[in-house]
Amino acid sequence: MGTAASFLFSCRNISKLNKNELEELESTTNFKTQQLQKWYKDFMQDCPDGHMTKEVFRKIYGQFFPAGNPSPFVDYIFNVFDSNKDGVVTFKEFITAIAVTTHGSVDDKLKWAFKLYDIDNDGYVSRFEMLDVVTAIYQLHGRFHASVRGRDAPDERVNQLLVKLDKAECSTMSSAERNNQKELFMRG
Ligand SMILES: [Ca+2]
Ligand SMILES: [Ca+2]
Repeated sequence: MGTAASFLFSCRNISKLNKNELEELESTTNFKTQQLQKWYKDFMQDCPDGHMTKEVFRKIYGQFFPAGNPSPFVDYIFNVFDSNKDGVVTFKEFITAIAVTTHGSVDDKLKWAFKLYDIDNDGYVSRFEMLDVVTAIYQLHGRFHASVRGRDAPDERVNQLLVKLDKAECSTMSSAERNNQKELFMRG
């Protein structure tokens, strides 16, 4: 009886979050209990030891983008999910990132996107970093070829993004505000 009870208890531990974990994640992620338990169950199925590795990320992205090469993009996105930079993504890190990208505020989403582009984590996004991430997105979709030229080339896309950023700021801000905001964005 004791053995059966402890067996059930250990099974419950690996397939469900406990009360304290649930309460903490409900308040930090705004996911409901059922949603969290579902995410947790799926996470533990892919990563029974509770640690998601870069290899698992590659596998998942490879399933979604079978025609592309997910490796460069996975390197960048894994870096954002792995917030304490210890080389693995725990469920807490995973669900926190999912919460920000699905229903976070615009501000939180921008900060998250900034971390994706700030590859060397120095607090700035350089044009080269932007180009590297855009190229990785092309590779993910299987659309990157050295022969791609003109408006569809990654460096041209980055130029268009920078122009759009300038225009969006021009329409809503004074020159001083614009410069200030631009500096903030580039610093994160
Ligand atoms: Ca980590
Ligand atoms: Ca940087």
